[in-house]
Amino acid sequence: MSAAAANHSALLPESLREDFPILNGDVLEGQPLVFFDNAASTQRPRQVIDAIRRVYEHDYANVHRGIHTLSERSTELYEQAREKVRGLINAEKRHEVIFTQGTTASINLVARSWGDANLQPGEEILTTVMEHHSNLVPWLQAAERTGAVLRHVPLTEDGRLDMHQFDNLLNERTQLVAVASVSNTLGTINPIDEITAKAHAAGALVLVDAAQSVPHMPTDVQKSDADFLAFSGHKMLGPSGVGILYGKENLLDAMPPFLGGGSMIGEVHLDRFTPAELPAKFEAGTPPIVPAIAMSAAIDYLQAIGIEAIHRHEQVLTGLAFEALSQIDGLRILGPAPEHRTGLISFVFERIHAHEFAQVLNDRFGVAVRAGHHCTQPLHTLLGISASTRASFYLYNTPAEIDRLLEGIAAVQAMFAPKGRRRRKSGK
Ligand code: 7TS
Repeated sequence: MSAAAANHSALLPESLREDFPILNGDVLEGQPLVFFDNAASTQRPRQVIDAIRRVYEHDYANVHRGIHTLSERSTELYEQAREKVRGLINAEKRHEVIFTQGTTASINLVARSWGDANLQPGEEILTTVMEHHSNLVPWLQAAERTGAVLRHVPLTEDGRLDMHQFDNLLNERTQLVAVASVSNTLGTINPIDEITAKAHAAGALVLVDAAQSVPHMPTDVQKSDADFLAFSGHKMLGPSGVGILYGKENLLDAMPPFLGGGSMIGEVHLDRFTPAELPAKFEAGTPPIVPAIAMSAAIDYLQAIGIEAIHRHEQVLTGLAFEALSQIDGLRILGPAPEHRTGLISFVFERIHAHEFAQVLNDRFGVAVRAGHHCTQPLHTLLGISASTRASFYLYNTPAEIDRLLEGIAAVQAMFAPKGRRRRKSGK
């Protein structure tokens, strides 16, 4: 048995696709939908859609306010969702889990609250050249406000973090290392445990942008010793509008509130207020009640399958796609070998713009991929390109869908090949 065939035993059953109405619906007339844009946002199973309907039909009211039955019910479900998230990432305490709008909101919360209270002129924030704009722009803004300086860890030739340079850049001025656990463009899995150990030894905190890892591989904040961790519900089968900021209790306790308003207060007088205890201190206003409860249903769904099993499934798909794509002349894969990445592959084609590419894949083959800079413009600039095409996988994708992508790529190649060379490999 070949290695690829042996690996197939790690694939999840295709029957789980039946849980996802949109995959079996009529999005595209006459052809099945191949959804390979999961790094941007995933689809939802019926279990999550049902959970949303159930809350609105039976349990909905504002939380932490009324003493009436519905408010008690929705509050209980909302707090159960917090406990579910705590378990997912193995946080020590439930109140270390803050509900936000998403990864972007979570990182901005830390940059505003912790950043403004702690960063001094000349102190350093160490981030990397592969970050999503969500883990760059808030730090650029914090640097503008505080006079702190941003430094960036460069890449190795194959698109991994250059840990030798990380060691060189980390110094006694570094206050925070802000790093993605998985790059949304390269797919690279970064060595978070090593980064936290080294950062802590140098006296710096670590914020992990885990938007692309929590949905795809097991997360344990106590083991990794991350100080802050941010991720989004909509990238893990949950609704949009909800995300998580995990923070260590002592850090969150010491941070000033970010947004002010209802729920985040202890006492309010006309001339002063006191903040509430955690987690309410960071949840001003009406929180994302239904999205949080539905996110809990998404976590149930993922845990019933097993996050490790999902990771293995994606490893098989990525291996298959990587092997096939590497054999296509004129196609350049961004990022490292499959063993260093999760389930996504970005690539560029000489002569064909990513947008044209994605358009044909969608219109003629029903394959939804993302084209553009994927909110990693500095990384694209560094790689000498303005855009790339990205196929990103999740638990419901299949090897047959990868074949469909390859079929589409071959057709696009033939379509855009110079006259007289159609249907032949493009050559160098
Ligand atoms: N960080 C990473 C690594 C991401 O991939 C994303 C979203 C974010 C932060 C922001 O998450 P949000 O939920 O607050 O929007 N990434 C993508 C993407 O790759 N394509 O569309 C969104």
